Amino acid sequence: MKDELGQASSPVLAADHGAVRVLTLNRPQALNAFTADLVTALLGALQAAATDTSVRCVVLTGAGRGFCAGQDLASAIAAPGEPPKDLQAIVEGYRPLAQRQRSMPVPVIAAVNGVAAGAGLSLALGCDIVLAARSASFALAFSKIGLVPDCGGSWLLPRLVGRARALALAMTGDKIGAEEAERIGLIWRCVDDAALQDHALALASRLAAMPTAALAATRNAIDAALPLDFFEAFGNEARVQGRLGFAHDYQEGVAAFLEKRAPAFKDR
Ligand code: T3D
Repeated sequence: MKDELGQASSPVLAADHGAVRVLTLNRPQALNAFTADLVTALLGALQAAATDTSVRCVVLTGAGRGFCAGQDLASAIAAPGEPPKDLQAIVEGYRPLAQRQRSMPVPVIAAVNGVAAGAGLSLALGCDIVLAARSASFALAFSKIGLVPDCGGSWLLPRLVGRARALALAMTGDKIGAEEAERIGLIWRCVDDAALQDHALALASRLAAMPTAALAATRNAIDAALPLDFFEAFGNEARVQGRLGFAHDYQEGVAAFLEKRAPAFKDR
């Protein structure tokens, strides 16, 4: 099987829809659980999207009935009689992926089509906007196998839902449904299952027509502001705004507004 970019069947499929690149995790038999190959392929696919200037938004989704079940536990556990694997090394292996994801020059949308668990949940929550199918579910899962939330989960969770909910979700490891995830602010929105991919593409196409460089700078400014006090954040905003003020898209945005026409943004 080949995807629309002509790649042979691989752990990650890529397909372009105009300026939107859809990346599909492709190990449906294991709910798209992460193997080293899948992590490497996803990192490569994100890197390719980051350097391809025709791509102005990325959608991450999963093949089959899962989004991503986290670390592939079959490849994490040592064979009987062998010493345990170094989990620190496994988890650190995710760092380049998380760094690439959170510094993408374009917005990244998660279209969570099914269960997102463990590191798969961290991957989804690390996206800029998280949409989910109404039947999708979210599980921290780590505590059930004697681990702590990783791949950025311990940082993301309390910032999204607050300490009380973060601790309850992390300690119980229980699954919650997409409607509950939306209600508590873990994700942006859930939609009917059949509408998820169309909804994600429509949102991605909308973002792709917007000032891409400013959208990426918006993510960076909001992330940077989290540990800052108000006036430190104020200073950071002024620095970024100072740079964007000399860019094409700002000139174009203002001109289009004044001329009552649609803007044509191109910065990235
Ligand atoms: O290496 C390290 O451990 C350190 C790194 C840690 C990062 C992490 O991500 S730790 C967390 C790892 N993930 C989990 O603990 C989740 C394990 N999976 C589950 O709890 C459940 O599968 C789900 C809640 C995600 C979904 O449940 P359900 O009932 O919808 O599906 P299922 O029947 O359990 O799974 C379907 C198949 O996928 C099944 O295979 P089979 O029996 O049909 O051949 C199952 O074994 C497989 N699968 C699901 N999750 C994983 C997996 N295979 C390997 N690794 C998985 N994580």
